[in-house]
Amino acid sequence: MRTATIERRTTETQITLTLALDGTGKGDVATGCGFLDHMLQLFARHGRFDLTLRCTGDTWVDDHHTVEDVGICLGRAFRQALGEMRGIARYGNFLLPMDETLVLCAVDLSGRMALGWQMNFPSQKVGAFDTELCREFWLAFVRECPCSLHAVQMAGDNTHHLIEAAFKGLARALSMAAAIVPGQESEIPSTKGLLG
Ligand SMILES: [Mn+2]
Repeated sequence: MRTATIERRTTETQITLTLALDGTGKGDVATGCGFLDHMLQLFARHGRFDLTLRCTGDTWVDDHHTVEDVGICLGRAFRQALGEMRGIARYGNFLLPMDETLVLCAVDLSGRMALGWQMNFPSQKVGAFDTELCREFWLAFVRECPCSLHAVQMAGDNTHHLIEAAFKGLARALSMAAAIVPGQESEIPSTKGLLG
């Protein structure tokens, strides 16, 4: 079973996260940040990951520490659950439409970190949520689970749609990249013989 449980405690956040890569899309998420909960519920659903997450964070400051630290824990869980990456597809991509919005998402589980975040949100806030934190989330993710991860805004003018499309598209792309390819279960998909 490709699963991982992460516990992380700092003076800013206390987080427990369990991830199953080969799940059914069950999200049980409570971070204290409603917008992040919404994004992670649909991330689990569209990636068909099982994700259980509890976070108590210093949201009286703002949501920055909570969002960044949940990104750290999710990336760490992905990296652990992937193990030696034997048999995985390695690459994944998805072009996700949501009403007027279109976001191109692509992932290479290469073992090297790069974030291509070409998203321009018209609003700085969605409800109480600071939209600049989305980039912080995915930056934290790729630092902990070294991969090339790109989100490119092709169209769209509603900020809630744009963020939601990125999370859904990245869930689909990550799911595709992490999937085991039938008949290639023992292979590491690199001419180097190693991902990392
Ligand atoms: Mn929504």
